[in-house]
Amino acid sequence: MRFSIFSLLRHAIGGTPWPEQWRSPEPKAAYDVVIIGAGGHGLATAYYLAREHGIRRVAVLERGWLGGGNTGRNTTVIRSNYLRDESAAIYEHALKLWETLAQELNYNVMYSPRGVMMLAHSVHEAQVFKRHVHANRLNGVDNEWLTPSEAKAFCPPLNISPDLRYPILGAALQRRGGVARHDAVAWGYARGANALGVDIIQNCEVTGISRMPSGPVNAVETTRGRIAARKVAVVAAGHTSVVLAMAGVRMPLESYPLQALVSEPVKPVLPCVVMSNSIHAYISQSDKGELVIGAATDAYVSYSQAGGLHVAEHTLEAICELFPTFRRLRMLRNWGGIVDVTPDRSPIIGLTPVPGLYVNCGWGTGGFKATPGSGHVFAATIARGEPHPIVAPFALERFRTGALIDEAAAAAVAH
Ligand code: FAD
Ligand code: PYC
Repeated sequence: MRFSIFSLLRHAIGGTPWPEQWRSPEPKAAYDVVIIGAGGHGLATAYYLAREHGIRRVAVLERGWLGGGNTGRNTTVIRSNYLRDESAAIYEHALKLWETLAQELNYNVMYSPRGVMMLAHSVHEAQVFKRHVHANRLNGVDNEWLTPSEAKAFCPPLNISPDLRYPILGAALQRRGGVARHDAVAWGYARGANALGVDIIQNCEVTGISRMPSGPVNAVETTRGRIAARKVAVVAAGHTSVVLAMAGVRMPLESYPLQALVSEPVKPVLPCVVMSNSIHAYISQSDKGELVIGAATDAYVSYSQAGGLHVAEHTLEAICELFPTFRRLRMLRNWGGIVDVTPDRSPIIGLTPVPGLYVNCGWGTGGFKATPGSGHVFAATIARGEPHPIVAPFALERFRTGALIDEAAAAAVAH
């Protein structure tokens, strides 16, 4: 077929259909961005894409109900007292956003900076925590060292008897740390994103990721049909490897059950969050009055949303030793979530080897606190097509270059 400049113009103005060989083999993109996973991170990403980057043709696809994954199952500890500069930067970015999130979303996320206290039970642990305190301060992150009696003054029910099997030698306290209402975070971001034009599609499981012959993504296959997209962002904690395998990308992740449990509700008794790495337990009190207790991960990989009861039992023994007065409480319910864990226990955020495909995963046992910051910088990364400076160190590429972050010891308990 031969064309003159006039016939080209005629096609462009619209009178005549484009010749077959000029048509794009790809379907017309229905969405600029499709986000897989309506947890806090996926919803926050959608919100900031629309709010800060004007990208509103966004769909968030969720196989269950929004916030029904780890976001609605976690123990809501928020803190930014991480050792490494890279980690301090992203978690502190998140903590600053937490401080004004309720106003930003006009939704009460019940962020309560009541202080997070991490107990040291050995000389070595005390030295490690003091190192954290100094490193945090150098990064502009608040953290302070408390003696056992100062820890007790901050948290009166704490048992600081030297006769404990694991005596308390001191504690690191981040006063700006605290808790928030997990569901409210998902709902607040969902409502905010939806008001800006984002579609949130529940009961819509992604079963495939489709790519153009030249490589880039162009659609996802779902239980509700094919949905075309220019960019696809995977934020499917616990199942990231499964979803990315649909695009031929292999991820350095393992999935583990992590569980938590709550007691019957009681009047306010515990004023802060207390965590102990050594004895695998952490505890806070929800606004409903329940004591919220978290355990360690199970010792083996699994997709079961329930942890082993022996793990919970071990945790309860530890809690009762730290807080003897809680021994008489009854437990109300327990549940589990599936967390995905990287070899260096730091998240993976950014581009993938597939053009147009982005990933945000590997938060393991500690991603709730990162939700606002993660969504904020991930949205910028997707919008610009290049890593936001805060996420650059968390690229998938680090497993090839060996530039690992190694933040394992920052986990709440020895996860
Ligand atoms: P999720 O909320 O899990 O969202 C991912 C979504 O993807 C899910 O809703 C899932 O259904 C969906 N999905 C998966 N596959 C598909 C598919 N094929 N198609 C469509 N949708 C799909 N972190 C803290 O900072 N502090 C804590 O105190 C804390 N405690 C925790 C306690 C427990 C018991 C657990 C389980 C986790 C805890 N965490 C904590 C970790 C934290 O919950 C997670 O890191 C964080 O919530 C991850 O958020 P997300 O939005 O990435 O994932
Ligand atoms: O990372 O702070 C944390 C945490 C608490 C419970 C689970 N993870």
